[in-house]
Amino acid sequence: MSDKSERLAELRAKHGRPPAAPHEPKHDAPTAREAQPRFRGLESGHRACQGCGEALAARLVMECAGPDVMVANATGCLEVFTTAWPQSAWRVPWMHSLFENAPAIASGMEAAMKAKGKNTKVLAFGGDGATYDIGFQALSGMLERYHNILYVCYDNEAYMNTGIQRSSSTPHSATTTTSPAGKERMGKRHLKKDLLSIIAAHHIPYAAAASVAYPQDLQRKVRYAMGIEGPTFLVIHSPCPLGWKHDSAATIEVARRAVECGLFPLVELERGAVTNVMPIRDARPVTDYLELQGRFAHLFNGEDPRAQEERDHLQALADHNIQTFGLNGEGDDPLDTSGIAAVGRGGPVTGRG
Ligand SMILES: Cc1ncc(C[n+]2csc(CCOP(=O)(O)OP(=O)(O)O)c2C)c(N)n1
Ligand code: SF4
Repeated sequence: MSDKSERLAELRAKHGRPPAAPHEPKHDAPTAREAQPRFRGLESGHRACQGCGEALAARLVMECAGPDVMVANATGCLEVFTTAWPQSAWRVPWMHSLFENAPAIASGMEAAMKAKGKNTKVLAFGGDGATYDIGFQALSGMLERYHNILYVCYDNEAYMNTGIQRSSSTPHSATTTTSPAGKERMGKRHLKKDLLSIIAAHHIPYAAAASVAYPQDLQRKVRYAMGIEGPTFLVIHSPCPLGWKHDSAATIEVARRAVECGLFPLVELERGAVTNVMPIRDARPVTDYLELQGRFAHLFNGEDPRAQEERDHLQALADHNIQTFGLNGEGDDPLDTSGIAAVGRGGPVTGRG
């Protein structure tokens, strides 16, 4: 018997196998779960909302980062939905930190691994609240001290776990419970913080932006970062159906449109310089992205003269990104936003669907 079939026999002996349904073929093929070829550092048995972009992003990261990793996880949705005591969806050593100190905890873990002579790679995870705002000081220290850690920010653009409060990553005009749209203002007044530029100013070997709509690109970036000895940083655009108020089946579409309109550019920086971007073939208007989400519904109120102004402003921000990073792509590039790295429900997207 091969190692694999021995392992399967062992698993079946341990966990048993549900009786076959009448329509199922009677053979001894592995179950879908047993046949799963990839390492699953984060299991499916967690409590995220349906269509949660953050859960998908964390699974994609763990699939290609593990198994010899350990994780420090700041307080937030990811921590809460994966670890309802006494259960855990994690299959790697995992430590919950405070909201503000995941990078400091990760630094300690990395130092401990070094002292033990182990190569285990340390990952640190946080939402945008933990990363852009509350844990930023610890993050800056971790990067500057040059710890061998991959920090991943799951960017859902608000403090979701505590009820959708605005963060410095919330986009301009989005409505949240602490930046409500109404007579006084059209949602959040301030701009989304350009965190990647601040991270890049630490001159770390690698910093990049990824999106759950482009899983191949996302996983390539994780693998690249995992191979680097030193601090690396990845921010992943992760739609939150609850906070963004979109259909839970539309998560990938929403994420894809954010990239296609230029509001969330997928860029890579090495030692502070932009070294790669995902080109956009036929940029969409930002309204294609905004209209899918209830957090921007006030921007489509035809009776409010401010609505058009705000939409124009967001379009100008997207145009600025396209120009600054040279995102406009032409022709049949398999690596651009319409290419093979994009998936839709049911398979790769080969054209505008
Ligand atoms: C110092 C501190 N302030 C506030 C809180 C309450 N708190 C816990 S999770 C959370 C929001 C987390 O937001 P984010 O980091 O964006 O992650 P998300 O839940 O959106 O994934 C807040 C405000 C806390 N635990 N500690
Ligand atoms: S509130 Fe948003 S980020 Fe949190 S579990 Fe639900 S969908 Fe995911």
